[in-house]
Amino acid sequence: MKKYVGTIAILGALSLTAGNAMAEDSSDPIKIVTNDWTSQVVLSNVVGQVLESQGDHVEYKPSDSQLQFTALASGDMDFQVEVWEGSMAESFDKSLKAGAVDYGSQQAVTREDWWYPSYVKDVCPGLPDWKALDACAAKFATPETGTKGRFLGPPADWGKHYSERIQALGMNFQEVPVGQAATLWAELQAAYDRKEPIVLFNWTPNFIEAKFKGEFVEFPKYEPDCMTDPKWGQNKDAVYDCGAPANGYLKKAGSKELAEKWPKAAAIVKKISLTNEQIAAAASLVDVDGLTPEDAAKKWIETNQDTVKSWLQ
Ligand code: TMO
Repeated sequence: MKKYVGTIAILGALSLTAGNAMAEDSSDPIKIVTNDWTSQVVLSNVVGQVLESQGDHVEYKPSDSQLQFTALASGDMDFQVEVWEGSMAESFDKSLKAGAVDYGSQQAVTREDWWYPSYVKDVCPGLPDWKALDACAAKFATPETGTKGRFLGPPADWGKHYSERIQALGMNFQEVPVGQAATLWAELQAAYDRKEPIVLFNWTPNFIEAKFKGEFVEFPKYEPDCMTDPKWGQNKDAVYDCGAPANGYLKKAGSKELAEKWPKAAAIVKKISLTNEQIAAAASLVDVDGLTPEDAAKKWIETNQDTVKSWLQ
């Protein structure tokens, strides 16, 4: 009897030392975070469908772009495919100290900031400089913003601190945040059709660059100290007196449990490294072509077979 127990113990030890390459994924569902912008939802479905093809079970869990990090740190959710430096670095960094895991950078270079269609340059000389925009604020005034220019801002949970930026830079603008991304694009389209001045939140990679010509406003160049040190920058008493990173990272984040319970899935998530074009295409399939996120994911997988294969090697 003792001998028998000993044999089991040795077998157990062997399979442990054989390591993750041998370990099977748990049959519990992997909880994939979904957010409220298109490419993220499509690419979550892409990874989810790929994992299902490998025998994993997945569940999609909507979360907002800041609270998701608390959920990843506590293991309530398991991974998120689009961690954008410009809107999430603060929450992401905190979550790493609380137990979330950095699953690495992707090839994509990202930017999220104030943006205008090209024709706005004709009415505001000196763009893309933010001071030129500010001098032109009256052109963006709406009944809602009175004499101030309207900046159509992102949903409140996107972590952008734009009201603080306006204040810190003493701009003659007022932020009017939207409830959802679709409102940004509806307002952009309406202004674009009539060639009316508009300045709004936008980001790249996105489907927008395939449909509208325009560019980002150039604010004082981002440095991390701008976010934490009031003395940094032109306003010595305020943080956020700078733009967002112009060449931001795009990372992936995971729970500690992901590698422990689903080592094969974790290895796949680690390998994901998408380009700007691949991310913009994911958004276009829904926002331009009108597919559902599920169907867009199927189509994306079909057209990116080599990329998907590289995750499975
Ligand atoms: C996080 N986002 C891409 C919407 O700016």
